[in-house]
Amino acid sequence: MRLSKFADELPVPPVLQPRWKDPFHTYYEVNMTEFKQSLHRELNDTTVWGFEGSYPGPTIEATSGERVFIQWINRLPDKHLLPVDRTVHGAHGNVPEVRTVVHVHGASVEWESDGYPEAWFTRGFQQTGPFFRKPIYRYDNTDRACTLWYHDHALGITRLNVYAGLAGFYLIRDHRERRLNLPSGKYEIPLMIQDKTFKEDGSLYYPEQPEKPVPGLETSIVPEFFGNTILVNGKVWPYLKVEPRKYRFRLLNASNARFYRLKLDSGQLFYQIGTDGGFMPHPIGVREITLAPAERADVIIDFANLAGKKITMTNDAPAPFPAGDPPDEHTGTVMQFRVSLPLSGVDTSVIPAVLLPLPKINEGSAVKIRYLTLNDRQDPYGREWMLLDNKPWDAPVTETPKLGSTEIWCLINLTGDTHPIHLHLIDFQILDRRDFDAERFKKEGVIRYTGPPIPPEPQERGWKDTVRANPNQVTRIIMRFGPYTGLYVWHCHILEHEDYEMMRPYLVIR
Ligand SMILES: [Cu+2]
Repeated sequence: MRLSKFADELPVPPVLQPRWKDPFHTYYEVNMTEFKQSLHRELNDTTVWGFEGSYPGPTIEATSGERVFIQWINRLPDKHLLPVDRTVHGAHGNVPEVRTVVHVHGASVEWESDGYPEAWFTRGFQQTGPFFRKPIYRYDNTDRACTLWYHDHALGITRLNVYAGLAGFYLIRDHRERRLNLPSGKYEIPLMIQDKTFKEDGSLYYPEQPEKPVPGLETSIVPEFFGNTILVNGKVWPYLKVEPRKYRFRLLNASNARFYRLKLDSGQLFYQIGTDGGFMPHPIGVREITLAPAERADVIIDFANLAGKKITMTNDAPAPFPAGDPPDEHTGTVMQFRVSLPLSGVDTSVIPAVLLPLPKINEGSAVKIRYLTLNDRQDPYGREWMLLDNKPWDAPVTETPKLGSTEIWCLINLTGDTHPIHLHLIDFQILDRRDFDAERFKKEGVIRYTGPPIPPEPQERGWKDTVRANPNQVTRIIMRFGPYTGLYVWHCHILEHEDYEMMRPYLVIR
């Protein structure tokens, strides 16, 4: 089934209104439900899961320093929309099939509100996971202005819950951002990019078996899932009518496994102003932007002098990344901008020359350097089994940074894929990447570098919470742990890897 491109207008998720708000706190209730939604005009309505009846979920906007409380409420059916693999960690026979727990990706929060994968809960909090602590989460929003997103994080079924639709934007704003005079209001639009595959009847397709089916297993995890259709904000290949002026877009890759290398077919530049964790020191003009799952880029596109033009945003990232197949004409197309609206007023917004200073974390301040491998093994069924530091999820906690201390983590990738590695709680800076002899490391356990350190790409020179760890490279990141102690996780953000079982707990101690 081939759907027409640019048939539907881009939806913009609504901004969520609080249940109440006073000078000291803001309270939201957010229901997760199953419903039908039109994802393309030629497709029957699709059964999806969403927040407050919306996929993507409504955008939550907080001000830096605002104390926000959210009750995430599971009102989903008992039966999952998609095939659950009971052999995957956390999804074994005795646990309820549908479990949810919501994590605000990139936020700095107390551990009890962070959405720990085993803090899941079922409909009406009837059953809860062993690490469930409270039904109402607290977010202090101590971060600077940035583009965050919320999504499900339940152990062993995150890939299915997010694919079903459980994701939305969470934006933090601050006074410095307001002073920058960026495009705002209807000229500031979040873009959540995902890939999906549909069945003929319009329902969501998710594979039950990998390429080589596993005898004796009805449903089996796939190494990675790649859809054949690209959606933005829950619409297949949408178009957006714009005025000939500047717009600000929050780009987010919310796909399970697909990377994007985005370009505009007009050849024009994206002016990138922010990374995962907020503004960069200066805007940079770039022709392409690479986003691994969970990475964000805050960009300005200037459509001035382009009245009447149609501009397509394209993707040429191989899947799997970086050594897989290039996208076809379908997965190589993301959305279209139509410069068809009249200018409604003089565009007084700017691309500021200076944004926000980036205090560099000094390498010399690190009290600990951890060497952590990314491994590719086989499970007893012969399936791909991805691990961090050769340890499964259930192994005892080994990463225990001290509150307030600075550490360098060296991610030693021994696999053939790039893995987007995400740490909860903190933002880090990328120090460098360096080629090394992976085969020799596997035999002797020593790092022999085969090239000089490569500085992070210009588009990565800011606060990050997700880093691409490339094959045959050691990627070094530096961060200071705080302001909370407690139990968090670090993991690969390819959701099939995260579920099986490229995720580890880590504990910030006093
Ligand atoms: Cu991975």
